[in-house]
Amino acid sequence: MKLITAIVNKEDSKAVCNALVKGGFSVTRLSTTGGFLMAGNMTLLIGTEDEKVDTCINLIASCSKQRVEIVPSTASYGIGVTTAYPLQVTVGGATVFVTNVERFEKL
Ligand code: 2BA
Repeated sequence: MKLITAIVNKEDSKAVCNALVKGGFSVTRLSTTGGFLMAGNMTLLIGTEDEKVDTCINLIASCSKQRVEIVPSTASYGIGVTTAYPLQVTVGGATVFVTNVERFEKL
């Protein structure tokens, strides 16, 4: 068995969850925050059989779009002189980790 941890954009999370549930997967959604942009995203936990991992990842991929986010940044040009400028960052589709599950119990 595997545990799939998928970090998806908040705006895609509903579509991703719907597709996974429709596909017969059990999903837990956690509200999370990216450490770089400090913006909200959604982390999905999906426990599934080894042979279903690729199907799960394909479903996540089909509903996750890449986006360009604009974030404020600053540059320093000397003592006390700084300027703000917009920085473009490409985010997502989805960041996916697949880990082995040693033991799975429902009590
Ligand atoms: P954030 O940490 O807020 O990162 C948002 C986007 O900013 C990233 O998109 C990446 O394009 C950029 N970025 C992140 N760290 C950077 C850095 N040190 N320097 C320059 N640019 C940087 P994604 O790679 O698509 O990641 C989206 C979100 O997925 C991340 O949000 C984070 O919450 C999670 N994530 C990505 N890689 C991860 C990893 N190796 N471990 C844990 N979480 C990860």
